[in-house]
Amino acid sequence: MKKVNIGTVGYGFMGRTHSNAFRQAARFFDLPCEPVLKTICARNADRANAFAAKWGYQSAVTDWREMVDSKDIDLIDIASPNDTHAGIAIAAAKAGKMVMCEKPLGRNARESEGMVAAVETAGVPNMVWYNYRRVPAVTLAKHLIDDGRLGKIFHYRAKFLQDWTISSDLPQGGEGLWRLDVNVAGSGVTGDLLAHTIDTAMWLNGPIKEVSAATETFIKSRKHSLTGKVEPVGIDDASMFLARFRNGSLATFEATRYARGHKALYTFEINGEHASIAWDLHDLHRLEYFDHRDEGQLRGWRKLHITDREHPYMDKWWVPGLQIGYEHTFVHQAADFLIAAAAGKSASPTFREGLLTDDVTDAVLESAAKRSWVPVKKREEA
Ligand code: SOE
Repeated sequence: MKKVNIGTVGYGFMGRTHSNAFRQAARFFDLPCEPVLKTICARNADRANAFAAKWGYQSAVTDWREMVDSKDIDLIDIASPNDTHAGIAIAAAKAGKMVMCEKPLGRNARESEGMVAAVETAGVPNMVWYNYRRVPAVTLAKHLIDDGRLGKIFHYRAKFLQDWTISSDLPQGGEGLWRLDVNVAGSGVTGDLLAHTIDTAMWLNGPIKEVSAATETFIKSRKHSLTGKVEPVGIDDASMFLARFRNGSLATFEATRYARGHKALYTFEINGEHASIAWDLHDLHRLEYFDHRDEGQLRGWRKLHITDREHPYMDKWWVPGLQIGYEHTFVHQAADFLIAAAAGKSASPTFREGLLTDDVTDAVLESAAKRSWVPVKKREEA
């Protein structure tokens, strides 16, 4: 079987989810190729070596250029902070490598445009790790909508709430906290959390036409971990927007890291003319479904337990009734990518689709700054 030699950049939270995904994809899916954890790249040599030993990488390097230049690497997987995505992805594509990139694709759409151009010019398979599409319940929602069960969609409602940045003592910048540093992250919850909700929403309900947003930075200055100085905070701590989809439906989106008690409350609800769907990441294996065509006396919200063999991806796991979790969404994505890549194709969301999400987050930030509705850039669709 053909081997796909993987070079992963970054050994943080996402480096672990991706490494685990490549390992498990080979065990639970019938892949047309063998993923090989070849090299891990990270700045600290000792920790990179320790990570390599723990996860089974054959070698560790401290400069990603070594992997890009190496004939032994087929696929570069980017799991490092947002400010590194564009440079690595563009160099990797130019070197003819397949590229997978953690979300968001770039820090803004302009940066992502260069990444899209690079992978499309090189003709290399690519994908952005918007993992929540591959929660089986979310994939099932996509199938139900595409089958027309909801009919015309009227409303889309999404939120992603966390509470880990409320303390004013939390510094910005550096390992684990780069999401608070606007120069590294690009934006705050808009690019980090809303980006997930936007990717899922456009996948389920089509392109977004225009947005009207409000953002807030609750803590205006924080000590910077790298400089030791108190510096202005440039990220948005909370971001909310109204949207109109091109299919005529109306939407509300909300994300914050200041919702005390919520750790990762990602939910969406979709209301169509015949049926509604609701999903909650805290109960990720359930899909709630209401269909007004059900017999009157039994009509009501059904709580479907998405663990049966008929459900998306579930025939790859245990026996019906036993649920899977967060890490499996990455396993599904790795498997889908490796299957597509073996046929010379990209998997969805491609870099071009990731760019469309960045177009919306850019429009959200522009709308909040201007305090007015802003149209989302219209481009050729993926
Ligand atoms: C932020 O706290 C974060 O880790 C995001 O960066 C991830 O994309 C999200 O899935 C969970 O929350």
